[in-house]
Amino acid sequence: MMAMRTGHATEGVTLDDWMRSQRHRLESALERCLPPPDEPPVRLHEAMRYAVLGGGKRVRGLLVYAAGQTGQTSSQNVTAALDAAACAVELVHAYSLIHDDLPCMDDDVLRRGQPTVHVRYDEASAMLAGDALQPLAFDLLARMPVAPALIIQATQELARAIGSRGMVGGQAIDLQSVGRSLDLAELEAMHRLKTGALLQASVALGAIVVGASSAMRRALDRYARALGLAFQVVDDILDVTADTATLGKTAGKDEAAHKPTYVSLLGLEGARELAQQLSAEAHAGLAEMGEGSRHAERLAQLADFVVLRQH
Ligand code: GRG
Repeated sequence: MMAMRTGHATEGVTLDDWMRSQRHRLESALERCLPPPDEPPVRLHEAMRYAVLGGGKRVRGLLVYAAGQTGQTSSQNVTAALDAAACAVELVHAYSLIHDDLPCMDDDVLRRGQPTVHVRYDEASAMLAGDALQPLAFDLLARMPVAPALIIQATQELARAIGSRGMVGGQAIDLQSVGRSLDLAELEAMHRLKTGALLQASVALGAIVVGASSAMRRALDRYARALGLAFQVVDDILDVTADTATLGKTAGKDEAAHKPTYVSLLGLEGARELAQQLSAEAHAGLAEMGEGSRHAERLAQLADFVVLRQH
């Protein structure tokens, strides 16, 4: 089935309604791709499901879907491939949160309003659940019903984003920087890897699946690079302005751990200003798409959502 797409990406559906329906779509796909809870080893599979299915804003998966709307065609295969890519980035994200919460890293007890995986299960199960989520993500990409060349591109994109030159590298820099003073450039370099790289890859994966042109990919990457950093700036702001119940994770941790943040370096107002500048940069990226930007309205709305979110 192949249908030409016409009109605007939002088609009169509000962002709230779209996010609700796409989260439902994503969560059904996640439910299907995870091993059933009664399949041995039961404790491991339960821990994986607990980590992945326990809520979250699903920003990364939503970015895959929204970037997928910039393609010129939609078909059942594209829909299935976007589901696989959206699940892949959410599985990787869940793994990173499990490992980040471990006692050897951030040592946190609360995530998404629930006990963290090592608290609910045990440290070894949490480690293994995170370890097992990563290959599951790549397995989903490998089985996407799209051309093999696109599968290779998507695999490389995700692998690059989450390895030692991406998310894991950013986490290593973060761990080394506790109690040290970082300047703004060092802080930015760390967050572009730790938080930005996976968000950037989420947009890229959506674009790859729908066969976006290199010009579109460049414009989308400018958008995603700005959005990825904006996400972290807002995360730093919320750490001081929101409470634990609203965040579903321990508030005020950055200051307590003497971690350098955008708020500690720029102050609250300075950080808010930077978030606005990055949002404007994200919109400028979309504007580079010219005529194609009418299919990028959801991405534009998601950039606003990231900056205005309260948790
Ligand atoms: C341990 C390999 C490894 C990597 C960890 C991403 C990361 C690197 C750590 C997460 C810790 C953290 C608070 C990062 C700052 C930004 C961020 C990723 C916040 C959590 O993401 P949200 O807000 O979470 O999208 P939800 O729960 O909504 O999915």
